[in-house]
Amino acid sequence: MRLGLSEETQLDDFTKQGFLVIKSFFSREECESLREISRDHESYKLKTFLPLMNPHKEDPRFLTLLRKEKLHKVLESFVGGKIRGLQTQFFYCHPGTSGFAWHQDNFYVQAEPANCFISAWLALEKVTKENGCLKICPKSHLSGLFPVIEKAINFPEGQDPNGARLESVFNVEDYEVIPIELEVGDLVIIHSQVLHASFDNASKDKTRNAFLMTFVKEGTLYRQGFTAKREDFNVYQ
Ligand SMILES: O=C(O)CCC(=O)C(=O)O
Repeated sequence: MRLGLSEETQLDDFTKQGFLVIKSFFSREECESLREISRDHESYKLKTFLPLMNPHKEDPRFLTLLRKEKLHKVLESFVGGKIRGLQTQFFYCHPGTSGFAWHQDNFYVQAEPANCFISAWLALEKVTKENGCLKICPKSHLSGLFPVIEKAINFPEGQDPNGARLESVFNVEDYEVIPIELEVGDLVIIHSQVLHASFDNASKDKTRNAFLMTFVKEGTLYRQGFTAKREDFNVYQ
């Protein structure tokens, strides 16, 4: 596939840093529409505000953005071929929600090769350190996979328990840590082996709605997972 100049720069940045922020990738309307859909779900109605795991399986409206050609173009260029959807996750992240511990997505997914598994994290609201933005260690995707320990947290507030509890063991001083503060519609593309985490939502009154979409290159082998039950799916229709 031939890439335009700015696309080549994006790919180069992603390859070197292990992540890339693309400003205003989706419109405010597209983001608002996902937030509206999320309000039809139990987590919202019952006010647990727990993240929705793979909401596309019961509500295909969550597939709308995964089917956008502009997203395919970027991801295809990063993985070097056609893609398949793998997982989705909707985060309500109400005030008080615990952040994710440091982790590398591919520790769990075990995609082979690692650069054929990629995530796209979409800010549906303004995200800052205060309301729980992501933080990333650039270039850490070049360090291989780190072991993981289980932290003694029983019931993380409003969060996927594994996300808050399972933590990569590495020396954070060896890396730069960048908070990824974003506006509505900004998209972060995340390499499967880059170390990342999120801040707690320490704000009093700001939610941090976000939508995570993960993809594999067609033909990639990965771990389905006993609880995650990963199943790749077509995004081209
Ligand atoms: O949105 C978050 O708080 C973290 C999500 C994340 O890092 C992940 O699902 O891999």
